[in-house]
Amino acid sequence: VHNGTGNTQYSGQVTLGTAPSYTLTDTTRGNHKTYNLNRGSSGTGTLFSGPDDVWGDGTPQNAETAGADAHYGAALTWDYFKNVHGRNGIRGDGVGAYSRVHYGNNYVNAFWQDSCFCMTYGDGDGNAKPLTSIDVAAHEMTHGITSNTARLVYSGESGGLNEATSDIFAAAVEFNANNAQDKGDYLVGEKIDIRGNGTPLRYMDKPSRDGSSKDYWYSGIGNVDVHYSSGPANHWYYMLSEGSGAKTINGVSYDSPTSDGLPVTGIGRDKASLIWFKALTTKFTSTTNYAAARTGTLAVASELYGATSPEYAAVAHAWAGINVGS
Ligand code: ASN
Ligand code: ZN
Repeated sequence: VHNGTGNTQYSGQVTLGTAPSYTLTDTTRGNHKTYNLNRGSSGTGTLFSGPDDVWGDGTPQNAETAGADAHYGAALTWDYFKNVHGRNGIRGDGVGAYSRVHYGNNYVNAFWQDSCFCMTYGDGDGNAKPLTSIDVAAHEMTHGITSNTARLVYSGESGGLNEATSDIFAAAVEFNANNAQDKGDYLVGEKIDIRGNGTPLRYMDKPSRDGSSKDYWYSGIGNVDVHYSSGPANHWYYMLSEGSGAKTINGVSYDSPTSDGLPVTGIGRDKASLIWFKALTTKFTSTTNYAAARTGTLAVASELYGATSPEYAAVAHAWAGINVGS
C-alpha cells in the first residue's frame, strides 16, 4: 500500500492512494486511476505518473493539482459508500472507476458516463477553476451508483430524483470527509465558484436561493430541468436531517421553510442518508416519481425504525413540508 501526498486546490494537503514509482492508482480502492486529458476530449490521455509521490502544488497551473483533487474526491466517495453503506464500489463488485481531468478548454462542467464507467472534469473558466471539489466528485460518482441501482430515468420527476440523489450523497460525502479546508455543508459546488461571484451552484435548505430550483413539489415539476426539479428532494433531505427553520452549521447559515408552514424535526444526517440509500437500493425503480419516493422512504423508515417511531414521523413530515402526500 502506497500513500502519496496531494497538494490540492480545494482541500489542502491530503493523503492519496498511489502505486509504486509512481502513478495515481489507488490500489486499496478498486485500482481507481486518474488520467490527464491535457485539454483533449477523448480517450484517456495519460495516467498521472512521476518520479516522486507528491502530486500538485495547490495551484491550477500545476497539471497534477486537479489530478490530486479528483483522486482524493474519488477516494472519499469510495470510502463513504463502503464504510457507511457497505457498498464495495460503484457497481458493488470492488472494481474502481477512473477519473479524467483537464477535459477540453475552459470547459465548465463535470460528468459521469456509464459507457466508460468513468468521470470527467473540465478546468472551468480560464482553466483556473477545475470542477474537482469533493462535492462535485461525489455528485458525479453517485450518478454511477444510481445507474447501477434504481436506474432512475434522467428526465421528468425520476430525473429530478436522480439529480437529488447525487446532491444528497455529495453533501454526505463532504461532511463525512471532515476536511478542514472543505467543511461539510448543504451547498453544492461552493468551492468551484462556477458563477464567478462566490455563490454555490445549489442550496439544499431552500433550493430557490439559486434563482431556478424549486422548493416544493407541484404537478408539472417534471417539465423543468432535472437540476431544478431535484430541489424538493434536496429540501426534503435537508429538513429530514436538520429540521425546518433557521440553523447555522460549520459557519454556514440556513433557513428552510415548509410548504404547509408546519415544522419538521430533524433526525440527523446519518439516519436521513441511510433512509435514502436503502430506498434507492431496495425500493426505487427507473420510473419512481415524488409520490413513489415518499412511499419508498416511508417503507424503509418503517423497516428500520418502526411505523410508530419519531424517524417515521419525521420522514412523513418532511414530505408534507415539500407538498408531497399529507
Ligand atoms: N454535471 C452535470 C451533472 O452531473 C452533468 C449533467 O448534466 N449530467 O448533473
Ligand atoms: Zn448530476
